[in-house]
Amino acid sequence: MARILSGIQPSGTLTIGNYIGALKNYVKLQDEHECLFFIVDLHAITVPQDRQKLRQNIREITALYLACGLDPKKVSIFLQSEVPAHSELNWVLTCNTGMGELERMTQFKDKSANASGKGHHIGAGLFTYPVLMASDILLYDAEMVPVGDDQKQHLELSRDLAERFNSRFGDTFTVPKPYIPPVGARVMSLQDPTKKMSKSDDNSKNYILMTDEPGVIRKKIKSAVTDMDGSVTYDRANKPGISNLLEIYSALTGDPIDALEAKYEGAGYGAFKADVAEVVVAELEPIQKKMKELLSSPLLDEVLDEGAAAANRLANRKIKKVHHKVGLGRKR
Ligand code: ATP
Ligand code: LTN
Repeated sequence: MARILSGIQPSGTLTIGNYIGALKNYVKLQDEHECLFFIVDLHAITVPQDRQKLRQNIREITALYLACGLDPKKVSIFLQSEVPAHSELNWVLTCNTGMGELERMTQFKDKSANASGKGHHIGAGLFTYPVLMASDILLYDAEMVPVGDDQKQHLELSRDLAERFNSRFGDTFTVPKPYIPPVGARVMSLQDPTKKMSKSDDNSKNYILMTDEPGVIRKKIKSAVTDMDGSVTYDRANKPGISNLLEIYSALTGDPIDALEAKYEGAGYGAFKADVAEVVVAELEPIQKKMKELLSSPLLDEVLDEGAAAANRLANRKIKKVHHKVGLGRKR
């Protein structure tokens, strides 16, 4: 039984990209492993957030975690800002991270270019974001971290920081491995299938939210950008739109992509898209129903309280050990 940990930013309502790339796998892993799943609100404020909206997103993601099938009796669900040791370890690791290592991070390059393109200021938190993520992971000695493809580079940095710390200060941290799903690790934007589907996208036609109504889902998939070729076949480079829809279909049903290609041979894009939409609607409708019930229930606070208590117990033990190794404080 390995220890698994992962988190999602409350920077908006989750998309089917977050669901397929991350959340769906959390649910699969909970039966076989010791799991900690959290909501990374400290990461969300690396770009400006409206405080009311942020609180609402935190509740919504907690409800979604439960509605998707995470069982609080098996896993700990908590809020990052309610475990102060994340910020404490963040500082120690920041002091052991090179500027060059952070300058290489593609997410920073993309997000800072996007912010400056809109005339927004770029906070230093956006730059040091991956160190906080490494702190989240190393604090709990997580062995496996289920994430989408876009987080590979951040996981690599977490591994480097763990190894560096262990060699400078003595064996302290487990070196984590990413767990990236074979299909659906990078769900693409519906209107521009060469870029990642993202919940902070300005154009709502680019993503499907977990809370989108069936009618909206059907419309968005119907108008997804495809190509002129007309055959439902997988080819990421030349047919990114159709390939993306095939991946969504396959990830949600478990049907292999080649079986889908055979099923839709000669069918045309209209019929295929209509079926993709029904697959998405069938997956999301029961989740949406449960989520609505949970949003008004006191269970959300109970789950987060219990999760924070369990996480704080583990994290406080670790941060004490780290401070001691580095020479902070007065204890010999
Ligand atoms: P933001 O747009 O605010 O940066 P995001 O939508 O990229 O957010 P995160 O909170 O950063 O989402 O990611 C949560 C998890 O979902 C991560 O494991 C990430 O890899 C995964 N994920 C995000 N988008 C996708 C996607 N399009 N396809 C597959 N996995 C994804
Ligand atoms: N950077 C991640 C979110 C995140 C995370 C983590 C994921 C923050 N801390 C720890 C796994 C483990 C992202 O998806 N953008």
